[in-house]
Amino acid sequence: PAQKQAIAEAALKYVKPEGKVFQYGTAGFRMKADLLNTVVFAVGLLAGLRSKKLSGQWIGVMVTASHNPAEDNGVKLIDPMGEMLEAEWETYATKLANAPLEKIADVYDELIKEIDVKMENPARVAFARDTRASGSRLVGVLNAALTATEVEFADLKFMTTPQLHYVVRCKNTLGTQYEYGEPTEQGYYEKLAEAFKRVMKGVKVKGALTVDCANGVGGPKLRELIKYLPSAEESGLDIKVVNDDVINPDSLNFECGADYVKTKQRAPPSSKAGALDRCASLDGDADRLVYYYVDESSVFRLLDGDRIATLAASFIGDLARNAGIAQKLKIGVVQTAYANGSSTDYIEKVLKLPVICTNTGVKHLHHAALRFDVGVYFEANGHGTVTFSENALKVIKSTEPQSPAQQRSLESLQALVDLINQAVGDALSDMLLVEAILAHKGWSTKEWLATYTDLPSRLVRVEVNDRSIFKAYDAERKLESPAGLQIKIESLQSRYNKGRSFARASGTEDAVRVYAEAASRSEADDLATRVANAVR
Ligand code: 16G
Ligand code: ZN
Repeated sequence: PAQKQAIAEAALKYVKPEGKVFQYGTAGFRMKADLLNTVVFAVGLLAGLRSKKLSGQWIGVMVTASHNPAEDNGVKLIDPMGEMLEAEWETYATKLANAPLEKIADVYDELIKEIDVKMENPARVAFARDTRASGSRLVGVLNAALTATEVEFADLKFMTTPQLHYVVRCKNTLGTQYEYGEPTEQGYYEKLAEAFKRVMKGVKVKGALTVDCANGVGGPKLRELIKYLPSAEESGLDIKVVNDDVINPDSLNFECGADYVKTKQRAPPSSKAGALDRCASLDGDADRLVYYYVDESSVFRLLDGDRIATLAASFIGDLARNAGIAQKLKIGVVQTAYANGSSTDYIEKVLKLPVICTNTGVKHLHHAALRFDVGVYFEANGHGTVTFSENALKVIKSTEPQSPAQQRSLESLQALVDLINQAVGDALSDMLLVEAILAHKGWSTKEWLATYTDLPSRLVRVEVNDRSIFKAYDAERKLESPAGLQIKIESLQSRYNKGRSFARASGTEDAVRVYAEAASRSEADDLATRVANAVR
């Protein structure tokens, strides 16, 4: 009762935006920052319950809106192993966020009964935020909710989203056989840098890498990471940090960053990179990474998540073979419908690895990746990572090398396990992975791009009256409703050489997205236009 009172009193400080319905979506809650106070308050309450339900394990709360414009913000929960919040709890979050403020303490009580939370359990929550100006206010709200419910908390200040995922996983595995690392930002840098050094044994990176940090939290964090990495003379890794202005709040994600580069298919206008210079872009919270360069004929060349997935899968596949453990490891790749058809072909036919296609959204890919011993998953937009099963870790650790070459491969695999952030896609970790693989293969971005040729593709955003009628199945590659639309799409795509198209309701915007690819640019554009018209 005292706690109920405390919640009710704390809640009264905020005003719930009228007529707004909140939904915990693929990226948590995300909207204009002004509207978020009561949502963050609700998330704070729920984080405490989630921790109690899991016997006091640490739960993470990240305040970020990733690649969205500076005036937006968002909040999402992180489960104990650094994974996305369990799906069932998304509905609890939605319920609590939509409760009228004067009833929020009652809804909280109802949830305790519904979820069967043992309130005598301890509760622990770790939170962090990106560099948005609204972040400090929202963290204040979070603090109020955690204080009202007497939750133990750790305010980790500014962090990239993957850093918080890492710390949460570390905190919950500390002292167990699954210990993941030191649960601090410094521990994160030390772990990555140490693993990078081991992976780089005997090889050197060629040529500088320019990293566009989207003017977000990734900028200062990358500068920090660099302090721990071997010097450019030692490893060849020479990182030039650009777009790392976190002082001017409006510059965040503005004409730069991974989302800009991927959707506009061009380098940030501010880029001073010359022909063939290797470039990379992070997004606003540093969980996405894309590479690119401009070739000798000034053509922009993008190396997106599909490319990173194929690069990683090919490297890990080679290492497993060279280490003599390929038969013992089930290696696979997880993609979404947005993966370029050529990448899927390359993985299946050249790398001879199985591919699973899942719904859009990291949690779906991550979940599917766990079905493999080594699961490589990436969305085309640059979010992804590699997961290693317990069996994989055991095989990698316990195999007795029969030759120096086998030993080197086993050591490299061991180092990759530590270099890769297995909790979640992590742009900084992925960047070190790509640099290390290119160094091992002796490849420039040009050779990387030459592994296969992307089919020209087009993405169209279609405004519709009601996107909820667009119901997809088969990993969002087909529509079961509205009736008849799927047949139309199939008949359209069959008219184009290598034509493939699908439409799905966006999970983050009020729109339907149409994707089309075909053998030529004009065919892909044409197919996309026709399918978009069929959707309208
Ligand atoms: C969210 C997802 C991202 C996905 C995107 C699709 C997470 C952490 N983020 O940002 O993975 O690609 O939504 O957006 O899962 P859409 O549904 O609007 O196309
Ligand atoms: Zn992001």
